[in-house]
Amino acid sequence: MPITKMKGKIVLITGASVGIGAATAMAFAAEGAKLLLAARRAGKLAEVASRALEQGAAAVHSVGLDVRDRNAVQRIIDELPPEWSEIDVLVNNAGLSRGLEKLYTGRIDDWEEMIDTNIKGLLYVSRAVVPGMVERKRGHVVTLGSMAGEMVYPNGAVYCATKSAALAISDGLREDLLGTPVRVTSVDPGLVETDFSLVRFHGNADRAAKVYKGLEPLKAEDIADAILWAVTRPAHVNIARITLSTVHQANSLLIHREQ
Ligand code: 8X3
Repeated sequence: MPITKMKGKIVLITGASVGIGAATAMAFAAEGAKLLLAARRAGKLAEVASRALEQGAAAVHSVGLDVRDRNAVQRIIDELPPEWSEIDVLVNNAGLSRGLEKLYTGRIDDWEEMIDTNIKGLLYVSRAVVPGMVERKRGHVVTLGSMAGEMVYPNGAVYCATKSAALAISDGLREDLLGTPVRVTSVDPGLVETDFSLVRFHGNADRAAKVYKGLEPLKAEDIADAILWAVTRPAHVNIARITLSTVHQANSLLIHREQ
């Protein structure tokens, strides 16, 4: 049953072509929202866009956007068609992990990619979108943090650091928006079975499958559900953080696996 308050609202989702981003698009589509879908390869958004329309999205507009490209981010937001420019909800989902190894032997290229996407990209998009929300006196920023931002796990220092930074950015943005009606939520999942681990391991499917072996991980839809829930609370309610994990995971370090 749609929560009609999202009907016609403009929702910008970064990293919308797969995983949590695509699932979030479907959740908002089912509520009749207007979806502004962004991903590095705009071509990959076509399938998500057509599914979203089938699900009930009021309209879909797709843009090719690499959040690491500071000038492109600003230009794309500035040049949105007028009917797409008044963004109500920003879902800062674009992010990735690369590598799982000791800090002192880690690949610096992997670090750069994570820092540029998970921290700098998050900042660029937020910087481009939030002023309009303040001006219009409405808006909600949801940023994908991670359980990994709350507790570091071995071999994951840099990824965990980027998610810790994302959490700090959400907290800081919420402080800086005090006195405006714009809300800020950090959604911090544990293990979610998407192509997250495949990307982390540079396409090594065997290694990726082992991450979720012997447990029932969260699904992308579980995270989309949490995001939609936070956004659809009454306007005076700001859900600051949601930490969610499979029942088989207590924190970054404590995971139960069936033999
Ligand atoms: C995803 C959580 O534990 O797989 O950010 O790194 S974890």
